[in-house]
This record gives sequence, C-alpha cells and structure tokens, in this order.
Amino acid sequence: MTLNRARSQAHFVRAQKSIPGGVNSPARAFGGVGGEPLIMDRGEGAYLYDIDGNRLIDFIGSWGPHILGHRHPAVVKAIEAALLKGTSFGAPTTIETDLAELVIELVPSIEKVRMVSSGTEATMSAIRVARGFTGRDKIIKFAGCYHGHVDSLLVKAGSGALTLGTPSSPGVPKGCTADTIVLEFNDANQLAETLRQHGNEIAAIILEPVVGNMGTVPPEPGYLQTCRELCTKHGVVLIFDEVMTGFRVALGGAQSLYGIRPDMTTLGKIVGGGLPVGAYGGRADIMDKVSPVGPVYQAGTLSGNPLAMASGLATLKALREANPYARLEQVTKKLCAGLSAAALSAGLPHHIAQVGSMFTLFFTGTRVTNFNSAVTSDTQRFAKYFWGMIDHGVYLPCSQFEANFVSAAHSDADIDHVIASAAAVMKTL
Ligand code: KE4
Repeated sequence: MTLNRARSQAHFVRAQKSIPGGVNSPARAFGGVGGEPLIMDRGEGAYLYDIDGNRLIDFIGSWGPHILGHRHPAVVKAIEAALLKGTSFGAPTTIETDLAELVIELVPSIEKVRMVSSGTEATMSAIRVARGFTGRDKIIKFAGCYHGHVDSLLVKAGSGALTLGTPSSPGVPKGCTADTIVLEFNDANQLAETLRQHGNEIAAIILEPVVGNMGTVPPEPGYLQTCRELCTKHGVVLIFDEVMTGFRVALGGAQSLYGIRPDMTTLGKIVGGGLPVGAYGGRADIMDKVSPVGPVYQAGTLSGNPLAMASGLATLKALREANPYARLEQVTKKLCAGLSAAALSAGLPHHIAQVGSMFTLFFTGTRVTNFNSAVTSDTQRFAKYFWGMIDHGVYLPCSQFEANFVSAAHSDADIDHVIASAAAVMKTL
C-alpha cells in the first residue's frame, strides 16, 4: 500500500520557495533516495507522525539524539520546568555546571568540558584547541568520517600517500584544507607511516571511533589502540568525535566500549536530548588553553543555555538510571539478524554492521571496513528498499551511508513489524 504523501508533497513545494532545497540540512533532503521528504508534525516514543497523518516507526531519531524516544516524559518535564524560568540569559547558570559534571562522571577522559550549540562547533573548537596546545598546524582525518561542516574538514582525499586534502565544497579556500591530511579508516600501517614521516607537524587526529557517517563501520580489532599509541608516541592529540557514539553505543561512549582514553572528545546529539547542544572536552592541561583561562578563543551566545542544558541533563540522568544498553544491544541484534535473513532469502548480497543500537545494512557483498568498501554498495537498490519500507510505515535514514538508530522506546512488536516488512520489500528489489 503506497503511503498517502499529498500534504507533504504540497508543503515541500512551498518550503523550497523560502528555504534552500526546502530543508535546513541537506541530510534531510532525500537526495540519496529520490522523491520528496516527508514533512513531520510530531514525534512520540518510537514514532513520527507526518502531516498526512501517517505513523512511521522512526530509525533516525533526529539523526541520533532520541535514544530514549521522542518526548520522553522526564525530558519534557525538565524542559517545561526550565522554561518557567526563561530560555537563555547570556550568564552562567547552575544547570550548565550540573551537566558538565555529569558528562565528566560518565566520560572520565573528559576532565573539563565546554558546551557549544552543535557538533560542528564542538569539532571545530576541539581542532583549534589541539592546534593551540601543540603549536602545530596539520591534522589527520579519515575518508568517510564526517565531523560537521567545518571548513578544514570539508575535504576529500588528494592523491598520493600523504593525501593532502582539497576542498570538497565550493567556498572553502584551499588554504583551509592545505593542512588536512586524509587517510583510510582502519589502515593502521598508513597511519603509522604518515606519523613516522610527519608526526612532529601534526596537531591532532580526529576520528569517529565507530564510524556512522559512511554507514556504520566499526574499528578493526586493535585499530583504536594503535591510534592511541601512535598519538602518544608523536605528541599528537587524539580526538574521538563521539557526537554520534557518545552515550549511544554505551553510557560512556565508544571510548568505554573499546577501553581507549582519547585526549579530547567531542559530543553532540544525545548530550542535548533533542535540543541544540554540542560539547568538547578532555585533558585539563589541554582544556585550560581555552579562553578565558588560556589564549585559544572560542565563544557562543547560546552555549550552555538553560533550556538545552535541562534537556541534556534529563536525558543523561534517565540513561544513567535506566541503563537501557543491554536491551538496546539485544533488540538491535535481533533486528539485524532478521534483516540479514530477509536479504539472504531474497538472494541479496549484503553486509550488516552493528554496534550497540546503531547499525547499517549495506547492499554489497563486500565486507565494509572503510570508505572504498562502503561505496561498493548498490545505492539504487537501497533507494527502492527505503521507499518500500516507507510504504510499510518504517522510516529509515534516507541514505545508504548513514547509521540507523534503535531507541529504548522501540517495542518488540515494532521490531517484528520491521523484520516482516523487510522480508516483503526485499523480495521486490
Ligand atoms: P552537527 O553540527 O550536525 O550537530 O554535528 C556534526 C557532526 C559531527 N560529528 C559526527 C560524528 C556527526 O555524525 C555529526 C552530524 N551527523 C549528521 C548525520 N550523520 C547530522 C545530520 C545532518 O547533518 O542533518
């Protein structure tokens, strides 16, 4: 049964007249699957309701924040209470210290933390601080990892071993990416060789410890430990971008799951519980370089605003109390097993990667360990799968190269419905 999307389609025509592409973020534009985005009216638990009145089981969760599901009662209550006092004062409040202390409790590698308003701000600031701390300019990132729309990180690999970046977007001057080296994720030898040659010029490496932005790609055994050892050896700041994995794959993030202590961590998404919060933090000796204590400047009008702090604090407290991670792992494993069985019975080559409650079904027969293997996926087949699942009331990320998110609000019945839907849809691919 094809979903009625008439109101969404009509509104999208209107939206495109005033907003570029009709969206406030290109990730929502359905560019990877074609067609028009569904226009959402509200969320509740595991469900989104669009303006045509369709109910969809949501596996985007606002691209990660809603690990508790939409409108968790404790989060709603906390925001309502904060609202009674105002929204933002441009002055210190107690609640931002409350959230800072809880982040530090849950992520012990963070000794001091600064709140900002997005993941992009967090990674941009962390890189600036790492450069200020080391006095070095070059940074290393990895193909397929996304860290927000920071000029120096909007870069694609150049050619040759030392793949100096070239801008991947117009508007980014070559100078902004000239110091960005792009390597292959999960290639320990390439990283070791690059640091052997240039270690003393490199301020930091930044990586998603479990990549979500080329689809879900876990680190190969030992890879994160190698990153840690090489950074220590060469005096390079190890930045874990845990904007997606923070409080997602474990209460302490990927660093707790894999037992690695980075020098800095960036956070976003869940730390705001659906309101705009990013954060960066790490070793006190590094973070004390940040203005006004140190000389590295970073500021923000709405950084740490009480409403967003209340949302993030209530979210992290609920996660600490409920500790849903064992069930999230079990439910997500069951879902992935069901999706794989459906693909197998449909004769579809596929690879599934799952870490905690994030996963990706890749339509490729290749084991996906990095960007080059991720892009062997059949994106046309994914688009057909995406729309087929929409017609079954299942809302997946609108790109082959994104992570799906299971929330604590997804019921066993929801999961069973998704598996049955996938079995039906995959037969048509
Ligand atoms: P924001 O600036 O979008 O809050 O965070 C940027 C960011 C940084 N680091 C990681 C690991 C991220 O995943 C992100 C943002 N993720 C995308 C989805 N893959 C956000 C969706 C969007 O851009 O609309």
